[in-house]
Amino acid sequence: MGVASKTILLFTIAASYIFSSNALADSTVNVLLQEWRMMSDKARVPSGKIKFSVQNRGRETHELVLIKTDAAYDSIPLKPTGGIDEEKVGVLIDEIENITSKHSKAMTVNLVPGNYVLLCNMVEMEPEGKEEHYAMGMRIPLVVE
Ligand SMILES: [Cu+2]
Repeated sequence: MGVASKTILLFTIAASYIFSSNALADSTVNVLLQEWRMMSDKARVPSGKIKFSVQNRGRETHELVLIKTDAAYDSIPLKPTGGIDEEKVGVLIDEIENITSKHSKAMTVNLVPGNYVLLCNMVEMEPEGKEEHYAMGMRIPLVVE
């Protein structure tokens, strides 16, 4: 293969990679999880196909739950059994479960304008009591415009 065809081939591979990843989502929200917080690189995104790229930097397993709700992100009532009622507080859009320590997962969802909450709704029984990740601080708001 000549230098020119090699160059064209490499360009084709690069271009198809770029175009295919762009076709998947209109915007990407990067989310970091750890004990006991959640961080995101965007507080607002335009409506459309939004990719959530989630990285667990913590030691424990976490999850990402996406709910469309006008409720204040940090004062959703807790169920007696622990955690929040994902179906009751608003519309449960999607979730990524079982994001183990030091691992990343992603999901792409179509979002209309409105108020959303990202949270981890895991509840664990520890010797010292119930560990409710939401109540311990794993929640952030997201506005879709
Ligand atoms: Cu968690």
